[in-house]
Amino acid sequence: MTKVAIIGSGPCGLSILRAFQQAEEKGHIIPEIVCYEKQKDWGGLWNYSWRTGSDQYGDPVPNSMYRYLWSNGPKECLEFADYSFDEHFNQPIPSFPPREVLYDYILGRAKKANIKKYIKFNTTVTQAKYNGSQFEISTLNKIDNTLNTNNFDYLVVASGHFSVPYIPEYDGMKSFPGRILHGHDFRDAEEFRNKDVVVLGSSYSAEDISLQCYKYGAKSVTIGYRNNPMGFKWPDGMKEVYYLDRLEGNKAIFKDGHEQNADAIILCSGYLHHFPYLEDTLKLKTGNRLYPPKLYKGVVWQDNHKMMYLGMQDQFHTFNMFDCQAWFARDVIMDKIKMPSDEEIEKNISKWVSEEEILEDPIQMIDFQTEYTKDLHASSDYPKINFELIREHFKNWEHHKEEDIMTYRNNSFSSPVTGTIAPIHHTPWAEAMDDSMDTFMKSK
Ligand code: NA7
Repeated sequence: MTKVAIIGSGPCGLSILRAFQQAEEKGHIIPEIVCYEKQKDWGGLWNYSWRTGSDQYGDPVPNSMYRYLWSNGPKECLEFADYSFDEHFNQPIPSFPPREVLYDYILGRAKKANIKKYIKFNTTVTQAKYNGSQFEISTLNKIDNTLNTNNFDYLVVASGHFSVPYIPEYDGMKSFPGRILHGHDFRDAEEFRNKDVVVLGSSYSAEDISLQCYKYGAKSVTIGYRNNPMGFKWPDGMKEVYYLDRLEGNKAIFKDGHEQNADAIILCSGYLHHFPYLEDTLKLKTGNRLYPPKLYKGVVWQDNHKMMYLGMQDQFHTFNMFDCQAWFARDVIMDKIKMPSDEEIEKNISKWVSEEEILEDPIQMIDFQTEYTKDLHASSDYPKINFELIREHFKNWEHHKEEDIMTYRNNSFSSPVTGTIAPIHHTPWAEAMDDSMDTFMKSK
């Protein structure tokens, strides 16, 4: 029987486990599947941990999420086509839930599909090699320290790319008297109450961690961008300045001449696609972009069609795009989708990569990733979902952010699966200090 190894049980790993389970439910014979997960539980990044640095076994902590993290995009844009929010919660809920609520939703589908049985927890993949016909996967059980090597016909890498921080260095860091941390280790904005905070970066982490610090009472928040500013209308007490030059004592000096006293520097400088367990010929080498090269349909490794990557793109679309990828990967593995010739594959990848390279703004990027997701969706039996509505939602969401970065999360969107219109949350995001599921679910 065909054997498939899946690495990681975050949203992408769970998507492909669900894809196989759905095929089985429909009467197909599915391959033998093993999913390796180095954490003790499933959900990947959504599985919050207070830990930073190393875990109790000495391994790097993969978690990057923090307390009070609320979805930064409408939940309707990430809804599963086969498991709606209405089905999970039995009542309509607002469009921007906190982490715990989305985590509950992700796990709801996984529990319903009964896929936990495929996952080997506390098991780190230490090496993956291709021997010409099979993948040799070596693992370490972190609890009892046992080493194992097993052979598989297919390998699905779903180990994520927002877990290993990219940490730049600036002059003066060694002697800076305050705290320097990467967003990966940020856990609680309360720590920065009454502090002068400098945040470096201009993407989602910089935006959200800055807003968190402001919301929970930082004295000032100064964001240093490197290339393009985010350009939102920041509230009083927040500002965006050009590129950090150096630190002198506790002073941050920027290349535009701006100077700012700082108690803490938070590096929101992104993450590395880091696969230390993969041999070089199997390793995806890319920055965070919408169409990493060498992946046919954004999924199948160009140099070895028995290897798939899930969720390696920079993302507007998330869970339902991962699902479309997972359903596609499943059908390649189950031989329902035939791979085209090497020339066709090369042509297809080049087309998407070159189209991505000329995108100029978020609206064009949304269109690009929507077209990609729709293209994948058309190739499998992933259930019906309205990607045109999702496209429109993303564009409105961008406009809401431009209008007011403090209020964009108070808007309501409609479901691309059920049509349900989300109620407005009882407390505007800027005033909602309690992010627990209990408080969120109360109607008042
Ligand atoms: P991203 O989206 O990969 O962004 C990384 C940011 O880091 C980006 O703005 C970069 O600026 C910036 N960067 C990189 N190096 C530096 C240096 N040396 N100095 C200043 N700024 C730097 O990562 P995020 O953590 O923001 O988001 C990850 C995911 O989390 C995201 O998809 C959301 O779903 C949540 P650049 O544009 O290159 O100048």
